[in-house]
Amino acid sequence: MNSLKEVSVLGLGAMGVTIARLYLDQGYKVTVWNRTPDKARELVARGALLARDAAEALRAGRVAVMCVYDYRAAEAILSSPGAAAALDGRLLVQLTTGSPQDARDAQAWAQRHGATYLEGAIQAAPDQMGQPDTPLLVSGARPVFDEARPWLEVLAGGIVYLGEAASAAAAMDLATLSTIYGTLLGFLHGARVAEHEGFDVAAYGRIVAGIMPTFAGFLQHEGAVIQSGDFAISQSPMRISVEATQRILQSARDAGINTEFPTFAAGLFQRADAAGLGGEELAALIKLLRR
Ligand code: FVH
Repeated sequence: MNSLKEVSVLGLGAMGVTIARLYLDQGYKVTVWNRTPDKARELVARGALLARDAAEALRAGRVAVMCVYDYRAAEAILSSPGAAAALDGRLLVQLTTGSPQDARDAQAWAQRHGATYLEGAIQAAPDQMGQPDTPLLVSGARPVFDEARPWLEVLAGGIVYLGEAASAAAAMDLATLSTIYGTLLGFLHGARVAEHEGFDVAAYGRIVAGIMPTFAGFLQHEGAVIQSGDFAISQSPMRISVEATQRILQSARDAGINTEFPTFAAGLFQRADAAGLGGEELAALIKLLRR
């Protein structure tokens, strides 16, 4: 078995087990390690090798993929006996979610120990992994990315390389998670409206799913507007949203349902209107956030 089809996987939680399975499916020689060894049982039955400790897992191959709960866990593992020394000359792909500062510190630490380092941010749930469109943000030195690409492509077809700074993948992950959580909060308020009106909430979810492609196109447009700095009205004048968010808030009050989300949203749009942004493109709201 040449080293091109070998991998070590450290961390066998919901995501880590999925990662190890994907490599086994592709015929890789897979060495696994997990704080709780029991979780390796099924993988060992499929031919994975269980390392006695993290150092042994790291020594087992050229490329190690780590995916554990957080950077504190990653640090606990990498500071275990022999682990740092085992990293020397190896490529560490860190898929644990962390902050941009965590990523900067981890890249510096890995380099101090002779390892090359790649930071990845998985933007999919375990059962969405291994698909041609599975999104994976990656950052780190370009030659390291080029070398790691075959291992990354086993996990995700939708790889976005964000440049040399290890922090880039973590930062972009935070930015996209902000969009996801903002959308989710709005979705949940909408579900309260649906419940109040006696709608089937699953049907509401399907309607929301139906508008997502159009919404995605709109977000792309608004991103380009912000990048261009030209907020002349092109798609959606701010004023419409000032009215709409006020209507959502008033309707929630009338219905006696929770008003926290619409209060937050309507408040932002009213401040934008008061700041004279009503006659500009919707994305001009970012001018408020820049203050
Ligand atoms: N699951 C998901 O949908 C998301 C999708 C996007 C990316 N995330 C990130 O992936 C990392 C791992 O997430 P996970 O879902 O696999 O997490 P768990 O199932 O909770 O498994 C956690 C693993 O971490 C190990 N662990 C925790 N603390 C320590 C520690 N102090 N020392 C060593 N290992 C530790 C834990 O070991 P054990 O409890 O089995 O012994 C699991 O292997 C995460 O960053 C997500 O943000 C997943």
